[in-house]
Amino acid sequence: MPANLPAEAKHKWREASQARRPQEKIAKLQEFLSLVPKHKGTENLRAQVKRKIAILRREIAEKKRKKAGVGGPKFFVEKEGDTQIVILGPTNVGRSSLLSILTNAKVEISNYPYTTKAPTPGMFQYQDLQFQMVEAPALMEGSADGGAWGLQTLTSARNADGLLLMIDLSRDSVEQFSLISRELEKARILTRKPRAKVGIERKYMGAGLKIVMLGRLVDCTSKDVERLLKSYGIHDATVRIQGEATIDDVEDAIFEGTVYRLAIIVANKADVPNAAKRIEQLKGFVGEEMKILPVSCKAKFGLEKLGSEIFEMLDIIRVYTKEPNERFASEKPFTIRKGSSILDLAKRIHSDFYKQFSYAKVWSKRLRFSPQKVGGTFTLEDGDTVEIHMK
Ligand SMILES: Nc1nc2c(ncn2[C@@H]2O[C@H](COP(=O)(O)OP(=O)(O)OP(=O)(O)O)[C@@H](O)[C@H]2O)c(=O)[nH]1
Ligand SMILES: [Mg+2]
Repeated sequence: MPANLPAEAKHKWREASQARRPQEKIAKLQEFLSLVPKHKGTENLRAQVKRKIAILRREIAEKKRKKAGVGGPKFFVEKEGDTQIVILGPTNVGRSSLLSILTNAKVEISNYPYTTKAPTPGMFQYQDLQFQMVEAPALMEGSADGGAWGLQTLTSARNADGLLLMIDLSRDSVEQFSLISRELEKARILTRKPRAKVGIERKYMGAGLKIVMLGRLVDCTSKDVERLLKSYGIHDATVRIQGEATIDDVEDAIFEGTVYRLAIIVANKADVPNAAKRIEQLKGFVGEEMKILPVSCKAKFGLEKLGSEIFEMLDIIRVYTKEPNERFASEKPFTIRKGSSILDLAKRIHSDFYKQFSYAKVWSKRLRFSPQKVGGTFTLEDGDTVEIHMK
């Protein structure tokens, strides 16, 4: 259902997105909210804006606390390492236990519920990659409405690169997973591949609107998309349409409402009686859509697979770069989306680099001989070493 906002509301939205100071942004968002008609079609939007306001308020409070030198629970954890993975789940499933096994973070483990009260990070070394693991405070009924640590927990999930959805096999597995799914869905965090993806990248003034059609529009034309964007004051942007997108998906992208996060299920306490039965029940419920990894933090099994499972979930490869006049490749890999080409890598190294691209040399076990001279469209694989030559 479209939001169908009046022009003055759209105008206010534009002002809100241009506001720099958090206080001013909050004021504009509140004015915007008062101009949004209350009906089913605007329900999600209103919830999103309220969440935005709540987040801004927390950020202001956090800044004040920092200035005053008073500590307090962190709202979310700044990214470090190659990727950030948030451990999400109901209380007592063993999130702290997992964090303390994988990393050297100091956390309190206890059979009392709700022990962890703030997002807590630790670094997990997997081969030559660093996964920053963050234990989010427990998820519960109503987290998405901001109850208890709901806002902290779900903002952490929103900011992550991937999620470990953790449940406990000493209790009803389907019930716990349903709770996680429900709260994530309410917070507009999708864990299943969406039917469509719309990305809006703002450009400099005068660049104009460019629509890149990688999928198709099902209930509107490109002209409608342009009209909608312009009605929100977006005149300079590149819009990428993937999958089967509707005009609602485009509007949702304007409000940055829905995000898609990769996820796997970690089913902990596989050492308890009846664990096997509860894994089967969960498998029946989840189907093929998400990987389930049974582990036991207590008996220490299943955990050795976690690194490779996270790596696989992220759908990335590692590429090592080498300067033409150096003998050895970089020790630290670049992480890049699976299926990327040499040119994609060149763009990642430097936004203008690829323009002067001439050719590359690739070292790889899968090639019959190395190095091999290749062009920009050559598809990279995990472990490749690349030497780029410029014109
Ligand atoms: N049997 C069994 N118990 C476990 C396992 N892992 C953790 N526990 C126990 O489960 C309880 C909760 O563990 P925590 O790691 O504190 O759980 P949490 O998810 O961080 O809980 P909160 O932060 O309080 O929400 C503790 O008593 C742990 O000893 C496991 O693999 N098997
Ligand atoms: Mg904990």
